[in-house]
Amino acid sequence: MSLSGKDKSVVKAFWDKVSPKSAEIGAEALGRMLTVYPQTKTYFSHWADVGPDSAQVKKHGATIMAAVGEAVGKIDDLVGGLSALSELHAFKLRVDPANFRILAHNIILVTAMYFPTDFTPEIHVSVDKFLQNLALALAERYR
Ligand code: HNI
Repeated sequence: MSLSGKDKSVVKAFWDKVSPKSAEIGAEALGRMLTVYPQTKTYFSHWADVGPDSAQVKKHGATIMAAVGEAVGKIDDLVGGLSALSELHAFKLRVDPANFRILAHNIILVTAMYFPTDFTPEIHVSVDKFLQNLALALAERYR
């Protein structure tokens, strides 16, 4: 399911709109992932608090969304652009790559919550494809 030229331009335009809210969206998405899919909490057991008001969740949510924003800039080569991050998750953090799709789901959900009017079905399709490709690229170095 590769991204068409149109998908890429739709994602870039939508991300221009989303990026000012990036830190907030990341925090909400990461917080929801940890609440709704509690199995994902195991990777963050070294944090003092993974609850909804956790400062660590807020900070790391911003970090993750900044990386997603950088990935939009590397949309023509997600596998190459994300290879260092994939390697980190595979060999150092040892995150089960199934969790990338779970976080992707939470990110798309929260972008829709924050931008309900902009989030047309057309944008939904392209953003979903982008996040699925990002999750695949992050899983690449596990092979
Ligand atoms: Ni992830 C650290 C980006 C999904 C668990 N993660 C990072 C960092 C970035 C990042 C950036 C910081 C790297 C560094 O310090 O150099 N992570 C992303 C992105 C996604 C993602 C873009 C998918 C959209 N990470 C996940 C998922 C999990 C996960 C799904 C587990 C369920 N990540 C971690 C953990 C760390 C981490 C754990 C280290 C956090 C810490 O501070 O100890």
